[in-house]
Amino acid sequence: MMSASLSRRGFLAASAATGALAVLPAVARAAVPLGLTAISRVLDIDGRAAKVYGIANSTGGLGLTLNPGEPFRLSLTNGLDVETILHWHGQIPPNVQDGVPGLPMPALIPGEMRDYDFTTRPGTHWMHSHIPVQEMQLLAAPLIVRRPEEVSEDRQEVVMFLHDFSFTPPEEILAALTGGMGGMDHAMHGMTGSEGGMDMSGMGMGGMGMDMNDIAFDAYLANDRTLNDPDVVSVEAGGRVRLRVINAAAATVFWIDTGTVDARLVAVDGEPVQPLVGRRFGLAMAQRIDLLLDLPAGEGAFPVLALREGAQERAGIILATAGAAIGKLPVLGQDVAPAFDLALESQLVALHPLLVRPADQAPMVMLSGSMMPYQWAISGPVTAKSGERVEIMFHNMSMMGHPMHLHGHAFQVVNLNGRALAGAVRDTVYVPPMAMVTVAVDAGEAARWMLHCHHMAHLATGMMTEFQVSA
Ligand SMILES: [Cu+2]
Repeated sequence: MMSASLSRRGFLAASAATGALAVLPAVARAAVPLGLTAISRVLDIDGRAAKVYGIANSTGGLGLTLNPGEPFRLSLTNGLDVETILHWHGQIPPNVQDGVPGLPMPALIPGEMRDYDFTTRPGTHWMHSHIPVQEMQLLAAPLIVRRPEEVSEDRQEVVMFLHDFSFTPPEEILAALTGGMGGMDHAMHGMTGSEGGMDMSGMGMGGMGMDMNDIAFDAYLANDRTLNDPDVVSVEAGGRVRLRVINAAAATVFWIDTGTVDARLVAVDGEPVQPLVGRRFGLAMAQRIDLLLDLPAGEGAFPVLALREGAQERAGIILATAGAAIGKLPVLGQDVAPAFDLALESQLVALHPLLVRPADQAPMVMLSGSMMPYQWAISGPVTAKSGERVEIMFHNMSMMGHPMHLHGHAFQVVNLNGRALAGAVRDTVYVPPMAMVTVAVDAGEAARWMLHCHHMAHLATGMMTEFQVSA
């Protein structure tokens, strides 16, 4: 019944394997009241049934895509048998709708419905449970708000939603990490840092003793699938694609590799940046990138891979024209992917920077912790008056990198290891081991806003504080 109003590209997008993630035109959407439900579902992970969570919309798909100007006005239902609450990552709702348990609203009890209504921030964003063990079980989905120019541009929108997955219940993973040596090998690789001859070039430290990948997951997923059975997205020969990549993983940094096709990076965390051409872009947990791909003329299959940092595992999707031969790609790549660093961040320039003004205060936030014992910490809280310009310097005193996320605000990256820049505006910034990264932010609504590491095991073991804004 909707097909009459679907454009060809819209039809192609909607008929792809992840049609739920694709876009429906406004005329089709209007008939369906918006709703989201936290659900349980079963994935087939390389032939084995995996019970995970998900977020279904009112048309049965996953997540939400809104058209320009459309408000975030919907009812959220907790369809689980446990309490949950969702955070609208990248959106700046009134604090009461932000979705952190008890900050200020309690989680939804099973069966509870709650209404939301706020003005959206355009871009590639996502939603997820703010309870770490639930996020580790895939209680997460895309949340995309299109810009007018994205509606009118002749580009097929494709979403690549990344996650990591373990058959071991997350509570057991956390217990193994924090419970001393016993059973540790079940959940941990141990110190993988300086082994494997990795190239640690880039800014900052040389990577000596750096720790990566403290959880050994069983699978790495793109659009809920492993590379053994990847999402194959139909594209036209010579097609033009806007690829929205979301790293929803609990504890995995990825490199997005577009293979033989040049990509133009045009947005990070939903915010436009000066276009940057490349074929490999790092993406820490909770970060997003928009890539424009102009595919070569003629038939073909074009994999877009997500390479696990410091490891050989890969996930990916395949953009394929009709009738193209699709080869099998092994889950393990030949090479160990390098460690993520600040090389990409240092090249990003915001298209819409914050106003230049002096900082009212410049607090330092210390990030610390270790694998043994497994304990992570952050100094704080940071306090500010609404409207103040605050320059927060994240000083990482640990040997792991941390993607730092501030709720309720977008900040601009203004200094990397002592070098000033007019960097990207974003909501999650990666702070490598021993690095110093400064972000500028104008304090918003007077409220308590979460400030935390987006590594779920780090968040669960203490790497969270608050940005406390007073009137
Ligand atoms: Cu962390």
